[in-house]
Amino acid sequence: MENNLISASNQAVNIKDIFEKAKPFMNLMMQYQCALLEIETKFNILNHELSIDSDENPILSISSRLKEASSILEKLERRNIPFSLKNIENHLTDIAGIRVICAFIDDIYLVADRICSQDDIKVIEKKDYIQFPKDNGYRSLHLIIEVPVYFFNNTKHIKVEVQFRTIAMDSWASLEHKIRYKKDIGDFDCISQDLKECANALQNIDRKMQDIHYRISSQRCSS
Ligand code: 0O2
Repeated sequence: MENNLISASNQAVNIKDIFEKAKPFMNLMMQYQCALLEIETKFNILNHELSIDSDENPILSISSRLKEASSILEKLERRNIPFSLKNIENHLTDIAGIRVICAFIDDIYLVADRICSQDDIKVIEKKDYIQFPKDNGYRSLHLIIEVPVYFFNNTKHIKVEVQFRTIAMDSWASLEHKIRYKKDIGDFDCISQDLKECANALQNIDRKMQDIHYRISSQRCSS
């Protein structure tokens, strides 16, 4: 009985110890979470403001996620970077991620331009996989932006990865993501080829939808 009590209190000490050691990491994740809040608010404000002119919301949905600890470790290991908070901040740009789904391709560029031109936003990187799709058919506009976040004792400039997609781009990427890490599936090449064809078809649909939207909008303006 006494032994059990000693081992229970040892376990409690160990768990407390683990929490103490994890605190700096949890603090860093909290800061990334706050950066997500800042950027999400900016997109929500933009969406309200832009809807005044056109009576339509350019942004259909916004979702955000923090990278899981296991994925952070895996990414550092893959790049031969030792685990440290400094290395996470200096080398990983997608700890905080936001996905913005827009109705039309033009809306993506409009919203992206507006966010990049805000005074407190610094654009670190831009990858335009809409104009230049990846070989597998992946399309999306990626930005790495830095936003100041005001804490009690300091202000930190925190990086956030933003992915802009249309619904078509997003549904394709979600499906492709499912087979991305499953190279062992039997008809992998055939599925990749089919996915490529879907990507091309969806690209045409996005362009046609954009064109129809433009025609409707210009008729509304001239009437
Ligand atoms: P997850 O699980 O979605 O987070 P990076 O390693 O991110 O710094 P990379 O790959 O050059 O370097 O960056 P890029 O091209 O901007 O891609 C980053 C993210 O875009 C990926 O994150 C995916 O979310 C998405 N992405 C890029 N290419 C593809 C693709 O071909 N298919 C799909 N479905 N998504 C893609 P992660 O960390 O790879 O994955």
